[in-house]
Amino acid sequence: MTDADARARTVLERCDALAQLTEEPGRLTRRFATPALRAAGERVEGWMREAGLQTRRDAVGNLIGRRGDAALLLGSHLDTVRDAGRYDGMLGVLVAIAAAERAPRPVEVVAFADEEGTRYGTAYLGSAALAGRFDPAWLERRDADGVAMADALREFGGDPEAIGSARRDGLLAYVEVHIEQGPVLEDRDVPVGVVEAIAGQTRAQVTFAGAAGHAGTVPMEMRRDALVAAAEWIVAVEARATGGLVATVGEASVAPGASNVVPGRVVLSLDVRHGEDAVRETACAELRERAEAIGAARRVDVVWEEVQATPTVTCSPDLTASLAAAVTAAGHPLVTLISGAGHDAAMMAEVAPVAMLFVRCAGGVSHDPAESVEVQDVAAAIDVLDRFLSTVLYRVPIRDPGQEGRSE
Ligand code: HGY
Ligand code: MN
Ligand code: MN
Repeated sequence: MTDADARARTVLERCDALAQLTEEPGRLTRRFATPALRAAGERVEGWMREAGLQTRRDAVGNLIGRRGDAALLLGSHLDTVRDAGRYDGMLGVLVAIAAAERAPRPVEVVAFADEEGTRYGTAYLGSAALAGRFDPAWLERRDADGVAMADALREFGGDPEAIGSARRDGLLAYVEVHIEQGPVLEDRDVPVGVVEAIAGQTRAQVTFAGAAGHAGTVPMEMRRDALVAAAEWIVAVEARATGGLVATVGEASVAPGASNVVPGRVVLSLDVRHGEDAVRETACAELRERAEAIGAARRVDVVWEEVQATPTVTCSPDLTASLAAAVTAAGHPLVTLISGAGHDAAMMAEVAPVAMLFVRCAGGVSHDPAESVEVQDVAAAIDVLDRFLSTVLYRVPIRDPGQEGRSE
């Protein structure tokens, strides 16, 4: 067993341990600013300290570990979707800690407090704070239980009034390891791949407001059924998703929600993605028009709220070339790809050059408990990251010579 194999085994054991820290017994759900996220952060903080990192939390709840005056940041996220897999986010954080422990010069590791947006609908809360892109209006958003983000963050130990202090300038690079969440690496039979760009995404909330009524007495021609209008639009969303564009309605709430009541109000989520921003924006405009046309025909009011739009991001050619060289030096064929999934690197690109290394995952399955990786592929990622750091870090000027990192 190689050194990287042993470290990969530890990373997977730790993913298993974190998978037990959930809000929902029997499945993995760990949302922003919840006790489950705090428990996961405490475990990760212990592993950071074992790796020789000094730890702290910033105002939005991100966990940060650093050794010396680091200008290169590694990381990923600790929050999850509902009924999640155990590697989306967590693998990147734990591989980063494994690499930071051996890095020839100081690096910093961040475990972001929210990337998925599961609790408040807005993705990248953690990295948006570091990138100076946190919108204070998000603090007023309420979760399904009516808890405002600001209150949840305060309860979590964060400081909603000080989120501006989390901004990080002067970073020379942000590098993220993440499972691919797609089938390309498995199809090409390679353990790792280098990301060239991350597709942009638009998230919206679409409300259909009609009239509730008695299911037995309101004649069909007199109904303003919000759910039928929403259903017609959902089919139109699917029909519009062509030419590489993907569009998803993942959440639906129906009110009042009784079998013998005509639905009066439906709230849907919308997630639209494409590698070209203009294509995504045009599709969103057309889908909004279509919702309003369906609403008008059915005498149902439609309210469209764009929750968040993030542009397509190109990874740093310089960093990506160094990552590609490390993949080749490690003896693997080089596969480059575009990420359809969003990542914190997309937000961090606002303040630093970014690069991403993908790890093969079985069947490309993600956002599902069946998510899985092979230990040898994780070992390959650790080996590549070690090689990458040993070249790139020597290009990073040490601002404090006394902080020279440990030698190998
Ligand atoms: O939704 C995404 O693309 C990512 O998994 N947050
Ligand atoms: Mn995810
Ligand atoms: Mn992720």
